[in-house]
Amino acid sequence: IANTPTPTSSSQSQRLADFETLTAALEYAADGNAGYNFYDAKGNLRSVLSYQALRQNAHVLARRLAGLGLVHGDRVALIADTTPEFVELFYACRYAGLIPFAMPVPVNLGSHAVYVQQLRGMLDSGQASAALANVDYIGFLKEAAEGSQGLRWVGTPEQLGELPALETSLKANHPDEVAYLQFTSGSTRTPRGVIITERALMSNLQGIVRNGLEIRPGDRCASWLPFYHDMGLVGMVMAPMVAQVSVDYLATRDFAIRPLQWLRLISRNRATVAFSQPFGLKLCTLRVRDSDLEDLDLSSWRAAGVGAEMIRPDTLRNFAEKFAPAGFDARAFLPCYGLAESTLAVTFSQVGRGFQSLRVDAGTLVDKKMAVRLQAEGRKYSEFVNCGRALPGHTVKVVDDAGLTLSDMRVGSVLVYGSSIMTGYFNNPEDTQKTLRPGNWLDTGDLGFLFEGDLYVTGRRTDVIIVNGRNIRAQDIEELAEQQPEVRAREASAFGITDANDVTTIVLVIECRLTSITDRQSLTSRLQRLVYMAFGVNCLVELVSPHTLPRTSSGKLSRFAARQGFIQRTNLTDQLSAAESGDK
Ligand code: 1ZZ
Repeated sequence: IANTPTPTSSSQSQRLADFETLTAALEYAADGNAGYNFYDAKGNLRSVLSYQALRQNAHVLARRLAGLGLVHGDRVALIADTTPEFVELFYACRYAGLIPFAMPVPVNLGSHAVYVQQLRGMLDSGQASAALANVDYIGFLKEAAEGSQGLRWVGTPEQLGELPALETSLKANHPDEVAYLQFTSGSTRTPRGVIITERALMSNLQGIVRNGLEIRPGDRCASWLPFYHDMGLVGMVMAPMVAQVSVDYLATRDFAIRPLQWLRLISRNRATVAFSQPFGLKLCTLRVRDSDLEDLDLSSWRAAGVGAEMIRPDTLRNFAEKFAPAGFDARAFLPCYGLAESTLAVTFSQVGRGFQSLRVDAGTLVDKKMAVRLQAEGRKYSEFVNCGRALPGHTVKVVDDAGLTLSDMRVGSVLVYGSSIMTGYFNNPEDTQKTLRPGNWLDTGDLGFLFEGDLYVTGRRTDVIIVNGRNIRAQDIEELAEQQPEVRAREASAFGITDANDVTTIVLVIECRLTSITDRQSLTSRLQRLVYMAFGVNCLVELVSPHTLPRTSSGKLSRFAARQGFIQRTNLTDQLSAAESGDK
């Protein structure tokens, strides 16, 4: 166990991401004394990786990777646990001119086969030439790698460490090179690797540290965000480094078990910047005991970033209320919006202002796709959080189905243009073409409106259900159901329902011909078990008679209409919170 984390104030003068490449940024940071610190579930400091040590180790590892016979631009898959080894390998790939991509750790150890399949999908889609995982996960990785064509080497960091380091000189990267691939979260089938160049990456990082966070001397980050998600990797691994800021890490699973540990890290090390998805804040509000507040001092926390899923104003209000006695200042809330296809961040609200929200008439929103500010009390309303404006070099617009730009307060598809947009999806021209519209406008798949230059996200056009911060594709759940002998193709429809307490439940409606109660029960419970195993979430299964599910003219199921039908059948209409109308 180490005993001193890297200091908050680095010994060098601060440069805010004005580097051409990631490794150039690390070369600079390594001359100071800031770095990454890893804590265990009990809050003990397990290891310290100063940027100086990181540079050193990454150089050596890069020469070992070069010894594997990989060529410039080859992909290297890394299972991204919250460890120093992962970070060293990630940067080592860049020094060696290789393209790393992070793969998730298993969320639910019960679903061995599903996890292996997920890894295999990424290895194939990213056409990895090498893959690494630590001893805990190497078994899964080896299994996933079986039969893979292009993989030349699979092993642990220790095994790589035993290989000779070649005496090659490490060449500087070019800004137009691909820096990494980011797999978009959630889906088990057809994972898509977003291609991000060094130029796009550095542009986004600069926007984040200069404009989004207004990073200054004395800043320090604390994070539990997974390293395989863009917010964890770009936001909490790369962004601090390019600004020579120290970070304290807690593994995601340790946060999930005891969210208090994250707050303790903030309190103990006087962190100023810490991000979370709304669900993480909810977890803190729910699980931290009032008696634990006494020992917490959250007054140093000046940027409490929140994003990555719909932000409900009440989530923020409840968190602020709960943690005010521990010195939490609600002005620290910093809502922001982004996606992997734009490296990470697109919009940021203003530092130090807290969150703003708008209450709009719920009826007009749905019927007329228009946000009309609530005039009188008593009417049903939806409240949306202001996610702020686009970073410099970026433009956000909202368009209708015909692609025409809509005026303020009109709800439509959110499109983004700018310097941090992806090059495309790796080896997937069809999806790239669908997502990057003419003129290089990125179609985010999100719905929202603009008001006075600020973005308000109201929902998603694509059918992704977000449960506890995880994106789950409706299609994947339906496919699982259709693999059952009793269920035919296009006879299953999945969607999410969010209740007044902001809890999202996945509903799976099945057209079913079975008549015996035992058979029906067996199907229902099997489906629930399978969904739980595959996605780690509970789901509600409803069996309906054939031809109940609404279809479009081309015979495709409409999840939206299926959801409406379910709401009517179950009389949920009145119970659902007005705020829910933002969801699909
Ligand atoms: P992903 C130093 N979504 O989630 C740290 N924001 O990417 C800086 N929905 O591709 C961090 N309201 O997985 C800056 N506000 O999913 C972080 O998620 C800025 O549906 C936030 O299409 C970055 C989040 C990155 C992320 C993208 C999808 C979006 C959208 C949803 C993201 C949201 C939001 C509602 C928001």
